[in-house]
Amino acid sequence: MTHLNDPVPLIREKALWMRRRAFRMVHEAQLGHPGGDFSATDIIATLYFGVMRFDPKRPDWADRDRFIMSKGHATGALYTVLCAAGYYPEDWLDTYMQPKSRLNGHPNRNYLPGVETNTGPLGHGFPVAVGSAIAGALTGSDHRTFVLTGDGELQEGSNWEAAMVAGHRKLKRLTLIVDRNRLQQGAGTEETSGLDPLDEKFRAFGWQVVEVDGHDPAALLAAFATPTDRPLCLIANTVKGKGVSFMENKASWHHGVPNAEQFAQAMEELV
Ligand SMILES: Cc1ncc(C[n+]2csc(CCOP(=O)(O)OP(=O)(O)O)c2C)c(N)n1
Ligand SMILES: [Mg+2]
Repeated sequence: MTHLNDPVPLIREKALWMRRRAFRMVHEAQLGHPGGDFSATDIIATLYFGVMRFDPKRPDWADRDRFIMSKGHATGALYTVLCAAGYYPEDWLDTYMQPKSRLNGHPNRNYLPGVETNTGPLGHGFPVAVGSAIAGALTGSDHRTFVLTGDGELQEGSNWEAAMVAGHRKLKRLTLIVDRNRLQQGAGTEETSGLDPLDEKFRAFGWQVVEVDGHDPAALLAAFATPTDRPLCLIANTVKGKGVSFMENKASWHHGVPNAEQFAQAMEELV
């Protein structure tokens, strides 16, 4: 896929469409995780419309860049970006969460083109991404692997095994993005099992670390282009529920769903 010289306007346009479409899906299904969808939207839109090399007609192309959605509950963000990127038609989104839909509450690679690996149980996508990066290094492919974790998700121990292996092997084509919205399910990360200083933890594991505004596509593009001889960790500072005033920074919107009035207000704000 080719990009315009300045992809930022396109990224913003796609991110806006993703938020509106995802919230409609959540409203119609009365299920979902819209808070975490909206903290991740700008990061994912930047990846697909400004960074990654892929071809939706060839989801198994060996040299594609890989994106692994480790925080698999944020399907509103993942399913809308894959649709916008051309992996399937928009009417598939209308089936979100319905019985026998390809669009389950958690992504399933057996049903949906573009999904690299099944996720949902937290702590599994990052280790798979490390495996993908090792495979790339062994086969001499120049593909990059990107993996997005939640910050609460980092409380799972499997992530730290993955971080240790990636640092040891100097997997320079692996990029981890931490969606640092400081909220998990029902509470703040720091009052639950604190992560700070997160940058120092990753540096100690042999990673290059960059902090970035996770809602600024230009800053994200620069961060993704950071030269490195080791795995790259972007700590993306984000706002859970970003873009809708009554959702921002509210733990209750982790898996809150809108009533008709809230949906209408969100559509007025997301313009
Ligand atoms: C192993 C596991 N434990 C619990 C859950 C239930 N769960 C889903 S999302 C979530 C909170 C995740 O918080 P975070 O990683 O910060 O995600 P975000 O804030 O980006 O939504 C929990 C506990 C799960 N999916 N997997
Ligand atoms: Mg979080």
